[in-house]
Amino acid sequence: MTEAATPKKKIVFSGIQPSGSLTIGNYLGAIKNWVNHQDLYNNVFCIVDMHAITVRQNPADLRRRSLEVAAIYLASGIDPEKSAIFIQSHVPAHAQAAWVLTCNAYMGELSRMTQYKMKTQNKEGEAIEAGLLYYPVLMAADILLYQADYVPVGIDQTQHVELTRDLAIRFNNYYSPTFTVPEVLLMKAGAKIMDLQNPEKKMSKSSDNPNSYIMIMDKPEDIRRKISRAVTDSIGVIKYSDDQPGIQNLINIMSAINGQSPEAIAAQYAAASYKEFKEAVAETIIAELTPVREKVEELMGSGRSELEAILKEGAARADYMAQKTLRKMYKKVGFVPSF
Ligand code: ATP
Ligand code: LTN
Repeated sequence: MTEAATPKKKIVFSGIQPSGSLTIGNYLGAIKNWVNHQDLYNNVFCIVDMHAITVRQNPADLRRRSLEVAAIYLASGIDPEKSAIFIQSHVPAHAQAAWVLTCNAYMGELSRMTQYKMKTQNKEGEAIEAGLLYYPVLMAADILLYQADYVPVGIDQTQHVELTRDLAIRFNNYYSPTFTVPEVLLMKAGAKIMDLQNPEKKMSKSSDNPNSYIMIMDKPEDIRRKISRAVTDSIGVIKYSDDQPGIQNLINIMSAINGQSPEAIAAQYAAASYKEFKEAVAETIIAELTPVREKVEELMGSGRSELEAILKEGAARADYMAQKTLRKMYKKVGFVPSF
């Protein structure tokens, strides 16, 4: 095929907040999925530090974690030759586009978002930061600026992508076609990893109980300890069933790592005790995460200048793409081009 006849690759955009140390939920629900599809698409992967400040952050921690998330992307197999990797606040178009979209978004649709409702519940009468409400508009700006076709995220983020579609369609209809209307790209087994202490809840890096999550940077002994303490049930038999959410979650973790179906894993361990099964799960996780952790340690230490160079180049590529869309947006809403 000649170059001209080669179909253009679709664009993928995704991001993770540096609001805590990344968990195996982020890794299996998001990053691993990105790596697996990297060759199929034109990729843009962002460290969304502007989203992270919707909740108060310690500045020194935020700086270190933003770099650590970038190192995790690279250590997990994101290839800077194939994917632009950058820090959101390095590309000013995100804040600029978010304002234009805010003026086209409705309070009602924003206040109906599940994540907003969860983060503000039990806060009646307290001061609620407006950033929590506008969070999905900034996310829409992230996605629409790159004319992304696909947004690979975990199931918890699908509602925000739906809102992004609504905003894109609204803008396209009111002005004229400006944005690609993006679609969610969901990964099945790893799509939702649950809290180890409360398997009814999503595993989250901002949980206050460290036993409830496995961090990508956890050492093998921490992984063994946390998995051995994971909440299960009193049924005592390993089955892949909604009646056993704790066991189901451990099966899902193993499945997302080794690619076996959950049913096949349940069958393989049908005669095992919970203790034996948990040991097997812990060793599977350790084998997967150890090389990633070691590479991150290197990039944060002696490889630091390499990391910074990759982020600089990523921001330049992202800025070029984003500016093109921002110029269109500004023109359509009637801003005078700068002199
Ligand atoms: P926080 O809990 O701090 O709000 P988070 O851990 O949910 O954040 P995000 O930065 O919001 O992490 O999410 C980054 C990506 O990781 C998203 O695509 C999200 O869907 C995915 N993700 C996060 N947690 C999980 C999980 N437990 N299972 C699967 N995917 C997850
Ligand atoms: N809200 C997302 C993080 C995020 C994102 C994005 C994901 C911000 N902007 C754009 C995909 C595309 C979350 O995972 N909490």
